[in-house]
Parts: sequence; C-alpha cells; structure tokens
Amino acid sequence: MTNANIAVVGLAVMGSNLARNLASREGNTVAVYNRTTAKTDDLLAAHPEAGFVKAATMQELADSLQTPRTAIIMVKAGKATDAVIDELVSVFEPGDIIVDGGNALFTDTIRREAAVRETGIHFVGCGISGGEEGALNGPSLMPGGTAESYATLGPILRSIAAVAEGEPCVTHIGTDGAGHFVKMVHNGIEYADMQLIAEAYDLIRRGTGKSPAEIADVFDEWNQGELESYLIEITAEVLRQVDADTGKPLVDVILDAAGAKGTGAWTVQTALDLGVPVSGIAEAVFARSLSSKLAQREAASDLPGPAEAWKVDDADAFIEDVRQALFASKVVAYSQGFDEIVAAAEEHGWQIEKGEVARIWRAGCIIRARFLNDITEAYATTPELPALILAPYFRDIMAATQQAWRRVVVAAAQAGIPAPAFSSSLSYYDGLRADRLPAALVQGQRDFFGAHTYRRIDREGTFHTQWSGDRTEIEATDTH
Ligand code: 2AM
Repeated sequence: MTNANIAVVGLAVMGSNLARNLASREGNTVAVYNRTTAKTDDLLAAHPEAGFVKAATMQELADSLQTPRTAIIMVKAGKATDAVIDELVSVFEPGDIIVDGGNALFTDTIRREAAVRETGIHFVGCGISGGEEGALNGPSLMPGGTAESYATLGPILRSIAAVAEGEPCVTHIGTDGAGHFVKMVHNGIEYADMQLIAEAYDLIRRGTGKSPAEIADVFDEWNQGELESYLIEITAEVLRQVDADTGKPLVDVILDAAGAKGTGAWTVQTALDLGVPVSGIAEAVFARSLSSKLAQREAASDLPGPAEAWKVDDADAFIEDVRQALFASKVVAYSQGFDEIVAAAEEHGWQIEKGEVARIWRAGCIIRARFLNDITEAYATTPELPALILAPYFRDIMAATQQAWRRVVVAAAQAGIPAPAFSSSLSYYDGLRADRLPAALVQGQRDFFGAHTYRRIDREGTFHTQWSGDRTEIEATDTH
C-alpha cells in the first residue's frame, strides 16, 4: 500500500484545499489524515477525482507513503502542531520529512526543528501564503529546513506553487525557521500595505467627497500602473460592494474595528528585538489596535479637532498626490521588511536571497504586486544594497514622489485625518537621509543621568562628561 508520495495531515479548509491542489498535479498521489475521521470521509466523498489514499490512523498514513516519507501538517498553529509532530515522529523513520504548513511563529519552528532532528527525521517549517484560494490553485511557498529535505520536497512544492512568468513561486528560503520567518515578514508587509491603502481611501473620500464606488474607479485606474497589485484590485471590489439590506456601500455598514490574528504583531515584536525600525508595519498594527478600542474612541469622540471642514480645491491633483504618497510609503514598508529579513538572517545564520524572496511573492500571495519585479531586479543588480530604498529604481521613485508625499501628510495633519502609516513612513525616510539626527542630544541626556557615555564625531574613543562636578570631559574606559 506504499503508493502515496505526499501526505496531508489536518483537513480543515486550508488542508483540504492543499491536498486537492497536490492531487491535481501530475505525478502526485496524496494520502490524507484527519484526527476526526469523518472529515477525511467527507473529503474523499466530495472529491473522488482526487484519488486520495485514506488513512484512518497515523500508522496507516506512514504505511501508505513511499520513502522518504513526506507529510505536510495543516493544523491550527500551536499545541495541535506539537501533538501532530509527536504522532508523526512515532511512526516515521530517519530520513523522512515532516513539514509544518501552518502559520507557526518562527522561534517555535526553530525549536521543533532542533527536537525533530534528534530523531533523524527532517522538519521543515513552510510558510504558505494565499489563503484558501491560494492553497487550492497555487500558493506562494516559503520552506525552511535542510537543503537535503528540500531535494525531496522541492519538486512536490514546485508542482503546486503559483506561477509567475513561468516560474513557480517557491524557493528554499534557508535553514530551520527561515521559511516561517519570511512568511511572518510577508504578513507584516501585508498589514502595512493594507493600512496605506485604507489611509489613501480615507483621505480621498474626506478630501474630495467622492463616494466609495467612485473611489473604486480610482483604485481600478491605479491598478493599471506601477501600483498594480492584488490588494489594490480587491480594494476596488470591496469599495464597490453595496449592502443588500440597506442599499448603502458595504464599507459604510461594516464596523470600523479591524481584527488581527497576530502575525503583524509578531513581525513588530521580532523587529523590536532585532533593533530594526519597521515603523510602517508597526503603525499598521497599532492602527488596527486603535480601531478596536471602541469604548475609548466613543469617550474621546468630543475631543477638539480642526475648526473648519476640509475639502481640497483640485480633486484630481490631490488624488495623484495620494497615489504618489501611497507608492512612496509602500517602498518604505518593503524596505523596512527586507531590513528585518537581513537582520534576522545575520542573527540566525540564514543565507537568504532577498531577490528570490521578492520573486516568490509575485504570485499566489496577498502582497503580490507588479513592483516585486523591481525588487528582484534591484537585488540582482546590487545584492548587498544597504537598504532596498537605496536601489537606483527606488531612489528615482522617492525623487518623483516625495513632494506629493509631504503635501499629503501636511493635508492630513491640518484636516485632522489620521494617516499614521503615511506620516511615520515619511518621518522614517527623513530620518534615514538626515545628515545629523537629534540622537546626539539623546546621547547627551543619557550620559547626564546615567553616565552611559558617548562617542565623538572628531576622534575615536568613548567619553563621559562629569555633569555633577566641573563638567570636564573624560575618556571613559569601559563602554556601555
Ligand atoms: P479535527 O477535525 O479533528 O478537529 C483545524 O483545526 C484542523 O486541525 C482540523 O483538521 C483539526 O482536526 C486539526 N486539529 C486541531 N487540533 C488537533 C490536535 N490536537 N491533533 C490533531 N489534529 C488537530
């Protein structure tokens, strides 16, 4: 009965869709297992065309697989993942491969990989992006784990991945938790992208008085140009949707409290630990948090705002400014996200090819966009870019957009419209390019109250001023 080359464990929607995707590709025979067997039976009954091999127990699953056995776990990330890994380890043999396709925190993946490796079994944390639709028709796949396991897994993953310009959207990201790490940053960038689009919509609506359907047309038009992306495309569809009950735009009857499943927060928490400013992503996460503080917002709703109502004079010119501000802020969000990838790669010893990451995000995933081609090209031309934003192509975008970006941030501030991602991205940009930062003053303050010392611009060494004494400067011996 050893005729399956791949197994899927966990047959909720994502698992079922991934199993169907696998089964639909030439050369794959898919064994399926779910803790509750009724779900396995339902899947087999609904999709006889898939030719699934049913496993009622983990042992049956192991027996149904060719060696090296390969199983993809698709259960809710957390305790269930550990439980299923333990069960698989008990029926698998050295050389077999266990893949976690859930949204695991990369540090969990690092821990699991180390534990499973002890048994001689490979463990691969694989980021899967694209939601239910992607799982079924072609996701973007971000596998970690050993190069050895990728030799077996790679062809299987390539068979189901989304395809962009003829190339499957999968690459071996790096060892142990690298795949789940990159997936996490992908989600963080997704938060920023969505928030930026939402700010653009809000500014246009309040500045021009256009209806959601009219703004949908604006997004459709933007989707013809350099902003072309899945998120811009679906934004137009959401804005055009009319509520059947009330006849109002759906966006006007949806409660304005944004939810989150936590991957954005992980991206920011991890960035804080790494000391990488992912301010655009952080503002996007915080904007969702603020939106959900309904009682606080209600209590604060009578706080004073600008005295006068705001309308722009030239709607078309303002919309073009907003488009440019969106593009510039988006470049910042991606640049910051790639900074986080670079910092983590250094910390964890991952050899991550940034251009490859951008390449596999071009289809299948939520942040798929035309400009990912430009990111791939930027890293292909200059692999050691100090920051993505410094690639010639992105410098040119900044030169072309920064004035409009400033006008939009000024307008938002004066009109009392929150634009946290637009404005924090602009502050980051100005901070990055500044000749001098007031960090010098912060160092002085730190030295004053904590003798934390400072360095000088004009000579080597570490210095401390004796603030409570005669205020002379001494060269400090130990550095803090
Ligand atoms: P179930 O159908 O038996 O509940 C999403 O919740 C998927 O994860 C489902 O397939 C679910 O199986 C599975 N799952 C959740 N917790 C699990 C556990 N502890 N062991 C095995 N599968 C689990």
